[in-house]
Amino acid sequence: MFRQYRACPLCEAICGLEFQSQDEGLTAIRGDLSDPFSRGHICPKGNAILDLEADPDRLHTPRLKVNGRFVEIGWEEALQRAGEGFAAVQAKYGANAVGAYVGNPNVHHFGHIAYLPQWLRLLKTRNVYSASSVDQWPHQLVAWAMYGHQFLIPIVDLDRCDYLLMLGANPVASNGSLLTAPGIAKRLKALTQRGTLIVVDPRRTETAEIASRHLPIKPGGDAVFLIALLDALRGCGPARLEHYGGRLNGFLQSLDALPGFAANEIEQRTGLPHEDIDRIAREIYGQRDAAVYGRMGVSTQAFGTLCQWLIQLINIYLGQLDKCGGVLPNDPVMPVTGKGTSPGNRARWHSRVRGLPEFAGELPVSALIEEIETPGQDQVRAVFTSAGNPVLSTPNGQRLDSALASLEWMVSMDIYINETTRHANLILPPASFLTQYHYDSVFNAFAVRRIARINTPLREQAANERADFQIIGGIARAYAMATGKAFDELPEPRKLIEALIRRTGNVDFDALLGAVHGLDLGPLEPTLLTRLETASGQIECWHEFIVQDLARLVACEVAGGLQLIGRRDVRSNNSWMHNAPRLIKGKPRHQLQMHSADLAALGIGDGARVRVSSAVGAIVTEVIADDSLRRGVACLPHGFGHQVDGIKLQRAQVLPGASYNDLSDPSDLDLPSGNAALNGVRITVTAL
Ligand SMILES: Nc1nc2c(c(=O)[nH]1)N[C@H]1C(S)=C(S)[C@@H](COP(=O)(O)OP(=O)(O)OC[C@H]3O[C@@H](n4cnc5c(=O)[nH]c(N)nc54)[C@H](O)[C@@H]3O)O[C@H]1N2
Ligand SMILES: Nc1nc2c(c(=O)[nH]1)N[C@H]1C(S)=C(S)[C@@H](COP(=O)(O)OP(=O)(O)OC[C@H]3O[C@@H](n4cnc5c(=O)[nH]c(N)nc54)[C@H](O)[C@@H]3O)O[C@H]1N2
Ligand code: SF4
Ligand SMILES: [Mo]
Repeated sequence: MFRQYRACPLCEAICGLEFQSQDEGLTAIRGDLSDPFSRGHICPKGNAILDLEADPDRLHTPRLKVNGRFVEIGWEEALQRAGEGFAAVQAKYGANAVGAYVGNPNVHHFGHIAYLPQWLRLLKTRNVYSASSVDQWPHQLVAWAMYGHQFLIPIVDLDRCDYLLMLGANPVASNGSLLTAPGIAKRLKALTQRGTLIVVDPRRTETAEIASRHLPIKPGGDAVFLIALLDALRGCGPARLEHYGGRLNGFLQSLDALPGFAANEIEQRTGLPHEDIDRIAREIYGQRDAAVYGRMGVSTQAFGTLCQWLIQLINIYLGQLDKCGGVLPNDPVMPVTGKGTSPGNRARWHSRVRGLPEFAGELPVSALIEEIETPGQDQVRAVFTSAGNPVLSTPNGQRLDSALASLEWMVSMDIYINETTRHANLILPPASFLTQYHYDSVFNAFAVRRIARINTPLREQAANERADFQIIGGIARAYAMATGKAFDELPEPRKLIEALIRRTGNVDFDALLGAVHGLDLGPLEPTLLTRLETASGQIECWHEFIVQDLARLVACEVAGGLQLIGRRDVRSNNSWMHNAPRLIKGKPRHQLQMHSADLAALGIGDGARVRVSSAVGAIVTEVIADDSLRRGVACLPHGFGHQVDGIKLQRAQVLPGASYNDLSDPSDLDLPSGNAALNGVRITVTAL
């Protein structure tokens, strides 16, 4: 038996794993006890890499659709056709007729994330979309606006703060997000032992269970909650601004712009007693090391940008921004900010049909359906997807499904024939990550310590396989040939990683390469004030486009009826790991949850089959009573709904469960960013 070590690419925790092999191949996976950061942590998904590697449905060679059926073809022909197909569509209809959608796993593979931008720039289309606009756009937008770079995102100093106010995140199930901290449940338990963890969530989640206190907020009530908290803080004492040495613009002006809400209105909108908010204000103001953190639940809702902005203002008020024990951006070995990176920008162009502003070179994916469906100049007629499943992961997936079926050309770089890729003319599956060099350029930048690791291949790529970066390079080369555009191929990952790291001088490259368990370079240090990339060199708090949204908040009607929110389970990974036997065994996890009193009021029995409908669609599923929810809130995981024709996922296909995103509405947006408001969907539930 021999052992090799690599980081897990399945979530942001990037745990170090030990891969045990015999002559016949991989036999077991364990948490790597010698990883200085993850210290042996592993979750069920890490083990399920064994299933992914052995999955008979996984593709290894290209598939071309001929007369509605996929047939295997060779790599040369496939890459040639892919590039030429996009060139042909652009020759006929113009550059913007090609759209691209980049999904979540791209950030987990250096061969995707480092090579895609060059290919997308070559396409020169305005129709670039990604999973970021159903996820963390508000974070990036606020970081760009306030600190001058979309990735200057302050990270909670998790192991050193003594008071954490957490909104809309469930790291015990998700393992943390924009908060890379392997074994996060342990870290949170340690925090509750030395201090206080408050969880604000409509559901008493797994994280709320281990928290010091849980506040069951109404979905979408967070912006008002945060405004009330800021107001209460002003009553506690002055803002601790001396910490910022005068590098703060528009802070008091921003505070003065906040609307006042009467106590009864705050209670009505948040569903929380005003005293709870006052108590948190007093407690957090009195703490030396404290932080406010908000994730998915407060980003993918109608006021995501306001929430993220208010969270920054609170951390600033408390003097906790860019301070050990508070929140501070990581300064990773491979920089994601500074020279040669893209800081972000906004509204340089707008989507054709709805006029939604661009952010960081992309349009909100909620606009994709209409850009494909609406005839006219610049209509999207071809799509490239890379590691994405927007049919299950973006609003009104069912309608997107039909829109994709109408395209003239579609190429998917993906390892499965699934709900999205079944529409492709060509599927190009990359070789296993275990055969590739990898550096976590993204998640090291969001980690709660300064860490670095070069992941080396555990085995060789087979002769009939192609790596992600080779596929992207191959399409780009064929496209450049067909269009006469210039294309200089980037060096392979091993060389590119070396070049990017040696250039910075941040760490001895050879020592890093030799550190098979990764390097821990210590805790976070304050660097934000010296890294600001705003034009003024100051923290810029006041932004017209954000402040304007306060009027929308004030005018917003208090939601009545049932509201739908999402959930994650430790055994899930968005929409794509339901073919792994290790993960789908045991109890079903797809059901709609509702409070037993809400079920009783509707006369629906626990376990009944129900029809759930929203403004855009309807699904049928089973409902189960769950009193961890606040009343008026129903909860459904996303990523289910695999019973469709033409996919090849033998185990997922027979799983019950419908898609959340057949209910979510592309017109429900966080307006400043264009991020999808996936949570808080108004629904009605009826027994079948
Ligand atoms: N209702 C609702 N919707 C949501 C969310 C929610 O909470 N609620 N969450 C949102 C969030 S946070 C995200 S990030 C998005 C995710 O949205 P997507 O990224 O669109 O969806 P995934 O389910 O992550 O799909 C990943 C795809 O990558 C493929 N894949 C896996 N590994 C590889 C690989 O190594 N290489 C390649 N080329 N392909 C690979 C899989 O087969 C699958 O097709 O979903 C969003 N949608
Ligand atoms: N096991 C597992 N782990 C994952 C993933 C997975 O699919 N499965 N996906 C990965 C990805 S891509 C991401 S982005 C991260 C996300 O990681 P997290 O940000 O931790 O996301 P969730 O677990 O969806 O937690 C969001 C919480 O917000 C709550 N919520 C919903 N609406 C509101 C609201 O209006 N206000 C408040 N305060 N709360 C609300 C929900 O009840 C839920 O508990 O997880 C990653 N890790
Ligand atoms: S928590 Fe699980 S999925 Fe996430 S990196 Fe660790 S082993 Fe992988
Ligand atoms: Mo995500």
